[in-house]
Amino acid sequence: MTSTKTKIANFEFDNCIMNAAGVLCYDKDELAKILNSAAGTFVTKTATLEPREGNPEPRYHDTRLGSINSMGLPNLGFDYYLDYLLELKKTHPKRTFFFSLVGMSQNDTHTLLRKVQESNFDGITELNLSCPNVPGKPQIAYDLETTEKLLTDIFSYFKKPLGIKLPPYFDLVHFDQAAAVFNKFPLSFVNCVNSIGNGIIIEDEKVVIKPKNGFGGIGGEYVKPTALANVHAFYQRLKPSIQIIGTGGILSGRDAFEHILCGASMVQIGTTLHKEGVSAFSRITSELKEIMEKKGYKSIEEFKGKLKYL
Ligand code: RRO
Repeated sequence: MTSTKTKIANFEFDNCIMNAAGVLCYDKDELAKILNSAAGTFVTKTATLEPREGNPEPRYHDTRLGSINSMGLPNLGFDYYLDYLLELKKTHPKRTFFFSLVGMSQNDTHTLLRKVQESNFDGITELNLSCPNVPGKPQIAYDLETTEKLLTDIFSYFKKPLGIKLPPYFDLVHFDQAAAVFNKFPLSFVNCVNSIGNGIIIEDEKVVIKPKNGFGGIGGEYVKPTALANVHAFYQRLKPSIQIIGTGGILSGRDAFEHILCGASMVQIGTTLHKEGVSAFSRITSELKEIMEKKGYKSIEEFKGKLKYL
């Protein structure tokens, strides 16, 4: 039997495919669709301390090769998602879910993580260090000094499984520097990559989204080579206890296979899920299984990280 099951932070998942934060995870109705799909688990929309409306519309646009967004962190607030996750524990006691968070300030981030620490939440927390779309707020993980200080403070009190969502890096020296920082901490995983920040897409001489005069995060087919490079660069550099989640440009089972070959233990679907809906999970899973069967792989461990070089 060919299996796509996986483990993150010692929790087992029947399938290594799930949503990327931001897509189909804004409220209980959307999350229930993923819950009842072929996905192995879900991650909730990145939550802030207070609910946020986000940026003015139009703020998301699909193109033939992907998407651009400047949502601006619209979410229903920390309590909404925590309450839902605790509720789910009663109906799905054996399943593990991901809770995505970030504060609008470092203080807020500590408030959120202390609340998680003190709560009965026993899943996995993903700290989003890479939102590209809040005007005036740079992506935290592009500032490694701030990131190191933040993680130092966090791990003084946070003892539950924690991973970080990263922006793409584009220079081998930056991979070295970022990995040296991440290796200092008991992170469960890094998730590579968030959207490529601040692109522009033009149709009829006009930008296609309203916020920031059209600048927004790019996802989909455009980003796969960058995503694969980030997954593999961190797989090569991080200590084995820090797993990799691969996100970016997964349209097919072959794309998921490539992310795992680069070192991903779990893969997340963003733009394709937005375009296709939850049937993307079953389609990509069967395409991945078909590739594994043809190659004689029964589990993802048999090819994870085993990218060949010339
Ligand atoms: O809400 C957003 O604008 C957003 C976030 Br928080 C993120 O992490 N990545 C993205 O592409 N959009």
